Amino acid sequence: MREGSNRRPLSRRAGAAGGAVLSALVLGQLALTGPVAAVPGLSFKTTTGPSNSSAKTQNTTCPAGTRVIGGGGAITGSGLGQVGMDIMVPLVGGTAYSVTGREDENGVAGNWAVTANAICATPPPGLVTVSGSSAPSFGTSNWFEKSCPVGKRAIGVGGAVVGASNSEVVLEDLRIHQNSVVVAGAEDGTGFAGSWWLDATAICADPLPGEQRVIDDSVYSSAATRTITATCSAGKRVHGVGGEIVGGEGQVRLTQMRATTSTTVTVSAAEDENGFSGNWKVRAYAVCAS
Ligand SMILES: [Ca+2]
Ligand SMILES: [Ca+2]
Ligand SMILES: [Ca+2]
Repeated sequence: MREGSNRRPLSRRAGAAGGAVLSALVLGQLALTGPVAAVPGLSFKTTTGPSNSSAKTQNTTCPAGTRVIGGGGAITGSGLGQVGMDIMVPLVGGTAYSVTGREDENGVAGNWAVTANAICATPPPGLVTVSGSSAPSFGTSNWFEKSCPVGKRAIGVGGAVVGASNSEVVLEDLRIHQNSVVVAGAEDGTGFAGSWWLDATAICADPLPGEQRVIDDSVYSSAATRTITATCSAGKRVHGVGGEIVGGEGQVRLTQMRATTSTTVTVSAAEDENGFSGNWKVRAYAVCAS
């Protein structure tokens, strides 16, 4: 274990408090009386960029008249666990979701591609996007929470590592809580000499019709790869996506965090090039609504 890996006590505490009993746990289901309108114009857009060995950004744009309410992405090809999705953000203006993939400090021999996923909808009532940044980090890990305006729910999340030019600081967590998002990052197994910080973006809206949050965890152990899928209840569809690596200590990278169908969110991760001896797991967050 690296020195300083205990520098995220709040994050760990949140993980312990929330994690022990999280198995297909359904949170925040609203008691609804009478019929409610579904979120109109919901669509799922996916684009995949070129396969090569260069750092690259892939943007997926929503149809005209709709806005990004959530998003995610995936890395495919060679070097899984060595390519970080360290910038996953809705673009300014709210019409596209952007994912940047970057290789670890000694690179990847093969080719890989970035997929960006956007969840789009006619702007739901109260839609607003808020962003903030952590202070520069002087430790090996850091996190930042951005809250929605009072009364609104967090439905989408973006996060970015700023200050590292390759994936030497790993974007580990893009959590969606009811009223806030939490973005966390950690330096890789060999550390990072420079100063870095985190940007966090919350896409917020008034409570969605039939809103439900489903959180599901993978097995907790040391394995080369892990994946977990959270599924919305019958009749509901995915409106927001979040994910996190629990216990990765900067030596596990997300390889997938996205809506894999209109009713499922899948989060996958892989250990880095020389593996990781500690136990870890992935957690998927699905914000579901009618
Ligand atoms: Ca490498
Ligand atoms: Ca390093
Ligand atoms: Ca390692």
